[in-house]
Amino acid sequence: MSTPWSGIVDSGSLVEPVEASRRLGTSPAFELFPAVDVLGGQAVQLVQGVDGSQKVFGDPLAAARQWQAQGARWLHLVDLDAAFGRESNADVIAAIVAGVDLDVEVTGGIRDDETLARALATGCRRVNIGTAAVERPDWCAAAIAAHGDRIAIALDVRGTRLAARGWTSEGGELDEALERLDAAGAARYVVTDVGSDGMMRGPNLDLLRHVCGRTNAPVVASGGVATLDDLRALRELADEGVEGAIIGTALYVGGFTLAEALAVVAG
Ligand code: AMZ
Repeated sequence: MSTPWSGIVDSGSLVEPVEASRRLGTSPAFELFPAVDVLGGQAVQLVQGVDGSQKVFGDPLAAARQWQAQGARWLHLVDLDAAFGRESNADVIAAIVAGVDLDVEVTGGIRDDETLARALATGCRRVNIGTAAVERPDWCAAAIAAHGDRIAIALDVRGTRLAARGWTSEGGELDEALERLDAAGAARYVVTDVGSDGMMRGPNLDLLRHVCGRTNAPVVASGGVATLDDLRALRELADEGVEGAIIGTALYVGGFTLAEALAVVAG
């Protein structure tokens, strides 16, 4: 079957290690995180996170393997049903982590000890916590203390405020949460501009600069990437603290291939 994301190309690693880049005085490495968002067992992409807006792209394990074949090092793997507070795709998520040879970032619905333990037990490299970071700050701080950089914080931003529970409820002011999470020792933030997500209109660079200006922790950018120029613009923010970018819809609708994207951020 031919899919928009089926172009197989050079799978060599194109991203140099941070240490090497420091030694050589070149720009820091910039990671790309192809996204696999799972809803009802299928790979989907939503528009601004709205339930029901999805385009469906079939078997999520096949999608993940395509990104691996195109040279990915990382996978951003979202359980959207769990994020919406419904029955989760836990088995599908575990099978994907087991079925690829990638560093996987698992997210969606990780809100208590049980869901955290289950996500970590998949063997993923790290998990992202969103809703619980705003609704259960003490639990989140304990998770950070226990698991260090296996925990990243998902900051899903609408205007100056955070969105929670599948972006259907309010999570308070971004700046206040950042201050609290920094104090708790959060290792990194994955910053999604909800209004840009799935829109293919470019990332919210001002938001990323704002967050980078308020924390020393690295930031992964999410939402809005549509073109290779968008990736060039994000890479320009590496010195300010943006260490990588999540790419979703653009990869699925054939805006560019992951291999092209990797070449752009490596150059
Ligand atoms: O698209 C959405 N409506 C959506 C989405 N992509 N809602 C949540 N999420 C993602 C966040 C984060 O990665 O970007 O789910 C994770 C947060 O889940 P939780 O259950 O911790 O809030």
